[in-house]
Amino acid sequence: MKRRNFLKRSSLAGLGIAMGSSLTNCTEKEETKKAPTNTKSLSLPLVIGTWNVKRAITTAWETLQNGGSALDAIEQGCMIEEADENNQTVGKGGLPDRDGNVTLDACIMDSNGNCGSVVYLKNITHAISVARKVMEDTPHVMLAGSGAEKFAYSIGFKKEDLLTEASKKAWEEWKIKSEYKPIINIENHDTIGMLAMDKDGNIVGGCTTSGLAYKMAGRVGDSPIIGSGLYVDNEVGAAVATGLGEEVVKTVGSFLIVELMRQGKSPQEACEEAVNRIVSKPNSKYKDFQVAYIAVNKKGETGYYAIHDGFSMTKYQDGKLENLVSDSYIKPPQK
Ligand code: SD4
Repeated sequence: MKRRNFLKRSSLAGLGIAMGSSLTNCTEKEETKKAPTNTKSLSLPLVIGTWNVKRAITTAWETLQNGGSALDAIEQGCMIEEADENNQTVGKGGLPDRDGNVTLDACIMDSNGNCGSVVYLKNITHAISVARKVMEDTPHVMLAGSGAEKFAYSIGFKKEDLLTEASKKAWEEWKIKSEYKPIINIENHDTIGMLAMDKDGNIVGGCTTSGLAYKMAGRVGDSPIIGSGLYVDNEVGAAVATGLGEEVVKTVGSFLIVELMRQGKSPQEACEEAVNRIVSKPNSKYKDFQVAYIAVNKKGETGYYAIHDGFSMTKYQDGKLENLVSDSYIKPPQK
């Protein structure tokens, strides 16, 4: 289903802020299964990711199976989406800001509580790999803009033009009206957030995005902000977000979920509570935007929840790859 058709169908289409653009593969969508709201504890390792990202999750899973670390699994998995030019919300081919610049945000966090992040990174496809290098090779957590880019070149990353013909065309079409209301993304592909647990139960997470399409120059979302877009506490669990970053940042969503799990909530309950925090704020415009979370706890239980219908989580556990349709605060219209 093409985005245009999707929009025609969607009662949300006219409403509000958009979450980038992506194409939905109908066949894949038809294959998705409605999952129970909570998943039971199963064996390790496991990998989960936001949206329908089977290829990325499979790559991460295989990395673990082949003896790679959870950190390698996360990096390799995220790199699949970053390199996919058809995915217009991550890495190469991402939709640009309103000035035509593709700027990437990414972060990674390991099971020792180390983390690395890049914000407003231009000209380099694999933002997740640069984030990993910030974590491993610098005394810092976060590098921004030209500093991040300069660091990446200094360690061998190559300069690339990230604006593909398709994204350039979409931007040029957008410029005609320049209306800053891209679309609530309730399709099956977007910013990738990924959590992996190795066979010993050690957790690593990553998140990578080109952020909101046609954002203001300089805008940074939640995805590279440790605690908002991603948080890992190896004693407790981990969470990662997708959706309108501003709302995630305002509630420090991923950290909140981990802390709720620490207090005894299941990953599912914690994701629901974090969404509730957003929708229950005074004058919340939650009908106009999407936010979704996925989470895992130390027992290998997973949870996922969104404001709007249409979100899904991809999971590889127990040798089984599944795309699981998420429950949502706003229920889908009854057919
Ligand atoms: C952002 N959270 O930059 C990202 C975008 C996203 O689904 O996740 N879109 O706000």
